[in-house]
Amino acid sequence: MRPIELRFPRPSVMGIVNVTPDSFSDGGLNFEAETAIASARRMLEEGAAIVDIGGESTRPGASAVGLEEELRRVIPVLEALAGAPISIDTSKAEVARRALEFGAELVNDVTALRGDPLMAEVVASSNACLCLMHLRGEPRTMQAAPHYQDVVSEVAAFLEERLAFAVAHGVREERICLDPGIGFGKTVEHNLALVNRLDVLLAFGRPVLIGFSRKRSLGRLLGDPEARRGTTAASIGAALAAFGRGVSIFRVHDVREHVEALTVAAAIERASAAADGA
Ligand code: HH2
Repeated sequence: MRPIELRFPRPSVMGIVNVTPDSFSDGGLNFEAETAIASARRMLEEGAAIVDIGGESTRPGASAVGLEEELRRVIPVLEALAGAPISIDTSKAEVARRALEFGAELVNDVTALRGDPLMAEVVASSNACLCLMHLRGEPRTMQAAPHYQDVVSEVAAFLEERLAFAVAHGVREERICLDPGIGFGKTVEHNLALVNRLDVLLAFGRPVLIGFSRKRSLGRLLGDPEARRGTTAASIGAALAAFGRGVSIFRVHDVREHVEALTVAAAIERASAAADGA
């Protein structure tokens, strides 16, 4: 496996396939293996660099899923997609291990190696990439009055510590990307501050992945204080702002729309760089 920035040049799109009955944005849509497999294939055709398969919802208030049930959900999908570029969204080492056997290229662990003591070793003994995400609290309770003195420096300090932990446990630094964890124990204002100051995370020298797609903060920014999700257009707006601040990998539900928008934004950025260099 090449260093993560060569495998996922900026911008790269990661499609989301939640094989769950209760995900916040596509809840139930891809719960059947056949639909999940078809969705993943469609996303790859639409230009996704990788598809993130998950069997446990991490939405606020979601309840935990046991190992057997998570395996039952994701294994048929991973099996059918073996050979395709797949990421596994799990915090369980055994789920990651099985996914890696089917050729998964990336382990997306929203607990940043804190959820399962065996996860670091499973990732380190593979060639896979690893995404370390910031999460305050746990999914069931994380949105109950999240509070930070300074969200940007606290998230950065957390990710710096988890990066050091992963490297100390044998995961090659060149395979790791960082994620501020939009909506994971954060208010709308926290999420905006994190996108605005992505330079603080980029200072660690690792690519940044972001998942703002359809999150409730977007709906709230559009004026509905009770919104449970955001629109596609709002998701693209957030992705473009994040791209302009250096994000490499975009975890999204609407692959085609994001690929199109980011392709144009990247072309404009290249034209701008060429004009500056001329
Ligand atoms: N967001 C969700 C799940 N996994 N992984 C990373 N690295 N970053 C994220 O922002 C992120 C993530 C939640 O979104 P979704 O998968 O659409 O919903 P659910 O967790 O309810 O399945």
